[in-house]
Amino acid sequence: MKHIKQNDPEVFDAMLNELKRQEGNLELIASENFVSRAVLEAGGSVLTNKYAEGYPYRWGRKSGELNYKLYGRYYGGCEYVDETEKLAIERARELFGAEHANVQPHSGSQANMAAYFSLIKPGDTILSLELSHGGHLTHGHPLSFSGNLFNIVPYGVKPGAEVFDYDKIRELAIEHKPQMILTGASAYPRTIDFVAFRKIADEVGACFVVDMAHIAGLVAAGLHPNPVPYADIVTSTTHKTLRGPRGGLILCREKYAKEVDKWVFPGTQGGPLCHIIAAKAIAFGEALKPEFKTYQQQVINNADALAQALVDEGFTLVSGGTDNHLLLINLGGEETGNPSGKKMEGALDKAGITANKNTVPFDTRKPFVASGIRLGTPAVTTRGMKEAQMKQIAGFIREVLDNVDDDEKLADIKKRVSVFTTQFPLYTDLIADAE
Ligand code: DSN
Repeated sequence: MKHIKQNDPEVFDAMLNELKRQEGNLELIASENFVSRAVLEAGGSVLTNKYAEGYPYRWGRKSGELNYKLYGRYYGGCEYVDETEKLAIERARELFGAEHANVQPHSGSQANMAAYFSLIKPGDTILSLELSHGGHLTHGHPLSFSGNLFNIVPYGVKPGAEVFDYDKIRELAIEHKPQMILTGASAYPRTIDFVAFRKIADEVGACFVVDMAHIAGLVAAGLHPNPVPYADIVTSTTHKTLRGPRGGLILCREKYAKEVDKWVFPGTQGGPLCHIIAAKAIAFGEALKPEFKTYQQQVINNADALAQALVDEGFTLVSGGTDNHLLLINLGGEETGNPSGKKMEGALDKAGITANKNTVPFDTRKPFVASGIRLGTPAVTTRGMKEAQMKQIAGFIREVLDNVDDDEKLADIKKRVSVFTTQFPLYTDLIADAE
């Protein structure tokens, strides 16, 4: 970071502090991860300078198939970014067994917007998972484009078991006849049955979209069922379990490919982020290697170990545990005397443990306060932590709960967390270089 240090000390200071925070804290945000140095390099490369509106192929007029031999860009000089985009597309297709991949969405939200517009029109009905039961803003929240443009019918989890109620989802589909059924979640700790959703969609004549952002890495490793064979369109981000750069991805059947491409560019975006597309290509290449499966298996083993250890420490978990990379602590309502999710998040922060408050199903608190804490293991697993460390982390979290108002005690936990994380170095050479 020597150029930043020389040119802009204020930005440099903030960036160095963030680097140290990532190194010294325990990162338990379920949607975060630490990318490889190769992905990091591509993200900070000269490819950021290039405009490349269009695609590295054109749609054949007669065949209706994409053709890499035909030039599909609106600018000259794209021959090298064509190569990185082709690599990203072909690797994404191989990784997920998809007929078509669009690697240009800047984010998961933009991937979702392009996917919906490819299949339905404003005013149409979407049956989707409610935010407070684990869904996502872009699945129909009134403050998102999705809730503004479409008629949303929400489904949730069963009281008690806190898992999807497929019979109820079917009843809602029959009653409301949605044009689109959407699944995928940002806070659902259980395996999703894509076959059941496809059957319901077929029964009511709806199209079926899956947002697999959270579980994409598990899917790539074959450790969660793959939605690609069942959904018309699958969207994802690339930076969560998939451990790539911050960005979006769309996979679809050939018959929707042209429409999806049109809705990404020019429908919802301009020039693609060529540096990020190169970083996606590298991350997909990493995910195709056997060691990626070993990593994802450890992510799941760690989540299970953390869940077990938290239950042993007296915590209640939504649905009792986890099948994937995340879990949700339910701290209970005000009557329990436990802190809210917001208060617990703040106390964890003071102890050097980064997590986020989250609503739990049937929460009585508002989303900004919430009664839950969401935890995930992708980032700590990337650092090399295993089951034994998950037990220690559960112990730290229990100590934080017991000392939620005691800043001195929280500062003491932070010191111990910092010593704990030094056993799993992450970017120590980057810190040394920067200082
Ligand atoms: N912000 C993401 C998450 O934390 O799950 C969803 O977009």
